[in-house]
Amino acid sequence: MITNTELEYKGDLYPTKIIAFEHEVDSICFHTDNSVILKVTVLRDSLIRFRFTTKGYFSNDFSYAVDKSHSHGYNFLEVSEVEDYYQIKTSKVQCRIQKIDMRLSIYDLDENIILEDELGFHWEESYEYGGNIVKMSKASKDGECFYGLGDKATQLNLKGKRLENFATDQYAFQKDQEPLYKVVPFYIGLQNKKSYGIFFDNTFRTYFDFCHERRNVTSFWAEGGEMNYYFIYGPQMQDVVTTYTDLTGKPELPPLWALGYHQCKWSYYPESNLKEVAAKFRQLKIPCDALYLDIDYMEGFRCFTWNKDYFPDPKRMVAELAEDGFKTVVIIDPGIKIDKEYAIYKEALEKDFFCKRADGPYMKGKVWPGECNFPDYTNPAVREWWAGLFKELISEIGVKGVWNDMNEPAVMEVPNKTFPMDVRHDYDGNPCSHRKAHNIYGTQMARATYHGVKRFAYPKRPFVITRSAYAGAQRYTSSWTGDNVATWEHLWIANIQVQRMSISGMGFTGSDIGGFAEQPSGELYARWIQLGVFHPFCRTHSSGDHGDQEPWAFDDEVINITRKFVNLRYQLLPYLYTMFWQYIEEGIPMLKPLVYYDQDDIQTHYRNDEFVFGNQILVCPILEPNSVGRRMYIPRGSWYNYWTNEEVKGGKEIWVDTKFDQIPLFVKAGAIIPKYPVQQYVGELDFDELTLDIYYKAGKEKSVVYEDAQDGYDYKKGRYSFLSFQTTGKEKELIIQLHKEGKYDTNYSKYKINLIGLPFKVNTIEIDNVEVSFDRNTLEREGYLIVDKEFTSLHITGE
Ligand code: MIG
Repeated sequence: MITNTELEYKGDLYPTKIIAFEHEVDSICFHTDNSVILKVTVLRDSLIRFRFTTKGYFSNDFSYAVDKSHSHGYNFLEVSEVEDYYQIKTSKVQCRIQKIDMRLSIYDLDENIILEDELGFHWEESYEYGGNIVKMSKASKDGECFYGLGDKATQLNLKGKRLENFATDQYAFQKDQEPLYKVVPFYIGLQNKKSYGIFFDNTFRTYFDFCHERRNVTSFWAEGGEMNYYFIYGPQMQDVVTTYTDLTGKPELPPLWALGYHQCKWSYYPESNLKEVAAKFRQLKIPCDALYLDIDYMEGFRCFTWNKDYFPDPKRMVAELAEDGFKTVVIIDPGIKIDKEYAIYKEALEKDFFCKRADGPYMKGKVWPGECNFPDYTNPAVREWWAGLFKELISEIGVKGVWNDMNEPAVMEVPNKTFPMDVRHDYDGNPCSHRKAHNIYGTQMARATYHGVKRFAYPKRPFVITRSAYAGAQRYTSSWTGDNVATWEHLWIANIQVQRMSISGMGFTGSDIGGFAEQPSGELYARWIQLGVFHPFCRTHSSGDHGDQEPWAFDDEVINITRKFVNLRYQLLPYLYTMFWQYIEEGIPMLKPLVYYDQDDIQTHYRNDEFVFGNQILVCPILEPNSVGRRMYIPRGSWYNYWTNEEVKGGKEIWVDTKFDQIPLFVKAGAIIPKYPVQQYVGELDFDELTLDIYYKAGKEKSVVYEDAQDGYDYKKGRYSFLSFQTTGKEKELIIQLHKEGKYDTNYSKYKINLIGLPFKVNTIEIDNVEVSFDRNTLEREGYLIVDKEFTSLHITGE
């Protein structure tokens, strides 16, 4: 069995000595005696691709993950031959390839070793399928740490673990359970204060072993395909992650409402039930932007149909909900019911769009509608057809978002829970079996869905969410972590999964708040919502078979906590939107695990719970029942307790007291946090001021605020507003400089400035060098100032 592959399996084959090499522009090919070719391509000074073949020639080069528009170009490239090795040098790294066995080592320019082959590339020929099982092993030093790999339900630091990538419908998964729904074969190594990344772009079932099988060896291998990986040099983890995200692609901005609160259940029906849920949110004044229809809205689970008994007039209903600020999101699964009367089935059959078995029959499997056939989304013509199917839902009925589920793909009542491996796929003109296409199937479905929703939502922005995904899926879709359970352990898992997704390029992710399977206690639900509002995607969802999971299913205290935290999320929308903008512009993850935030502080290397939301808010969930606080690590620097405004110096573990309606939250000293007023849904209110919470710091700090029309594409034409603030705190002075960019004029005209932690009493205020009068009373009693938004410098002095 492959899972037990011994790295030193006796049938393994290895490259022999290098007998020739050629250098062409950005690529260098090395040929061995036994027909191995290693092609090294320098994409950027810190991004190098290593591609191997054992056949003496390469097959067609094709990747679903790599974004064709990724940045490339290097400053320096020098290839040289030394006695024992060849050297490829860029302005960031030097790669040495040994002549005798093709083993590779990578150094920084100061001769520090970054990554070194142990056995290096080796392979086992596959008698059963042809091709190879391709393997790689790297030497690992003591103290090296590993991060990344998407949605794994285990500690953030993967040292000592073996993980498997095979998209799987893993209902009620457990801690450490493998494999899960998503496949992101990208990891980050951190050793001796230097980070690097490896992206093994291979869609076959892959494995990663981080010093589990052997203490000082890290390895990865795949059941087929090529040994084809990208090496990314940091040395900061920040650089590794942004480079990886640039390589596999960034999304466009979602509509701002998609960052609001979403409510879901399996399922809301009939219409009156959905309407009651909507009304209750408004009545209780708990903000909410989106409501979901799960599979029961359909006619016998046939995609793109409606059950007219439950929803007699979907267009009217969707419009009525929209009037009250609710966007309707509907589920669409990949299985198409085999039913001669069903138009979509007939059309796909006519066009020959379903996946086939090796010998010709269509792939048949049971899912919710009963026996189904499954579109081959790896065929571009199928994707185009699928996109077109959204016309009625989006343009006519007015649905605003689509939820893709079961796209691992999941099949019921079969032991492997998915397609048989002989199923054929087009793979965009590279025909193959399900062994190769399995892990990419969900992403191609979400991609087709995205193009459809986008086409018909235009000029508004689309919203798509998927359960299964492969690296790069972030270009098309958001995601959730699948069928979790209403337990405290799952709250712990969700916290780590979403952080891990964030540093794995797929930042727009959340968990089913409260847990999907089983029923949370009020306390657990409250603790979950307190974390969930700090996840980029924020949705309560439940299987619905254990009772209700709307906020009002719990007692008043929990309802109040839910309102308080959802309100806070709505206040923080400009902050959240700004971090999203940094994600789409620069690939910066929205949530930053502490190790990402400060890799040089070794205290962060094994931390799981705390993370930085955006750049300046430190969040630490409460993960145990009956808590009155918890111990947590405060990263280096100076922070303010959000609830008490007390300042703490970081770089140490502390105890933080919290009430039931609080979790530890800290704001970085010097930060300016923008806030909107609480709205029941995005765009509900017209408001005339943007609140800026300014946290005093002795020294300098930068803060930015990105805004635009909150939907549509005008932002791509420069119609955005980008504020960049610099705060400088001195003993008796605070200077705030504001620089503006962009052509979008925000609706508000002034800032309400809350001064927090000011160590002096305000004496004078100058705006753009002119002293202004101010309301000393409000400032002293309530701590705020009102300032016209058109300023470039605000100078506060004290005594
Ligand atoms: O077999 O559509 O993960 O969110 O509510 C279960 C019903 C199918 C699994 C999804 C879940 C969804 C449920 N689906």
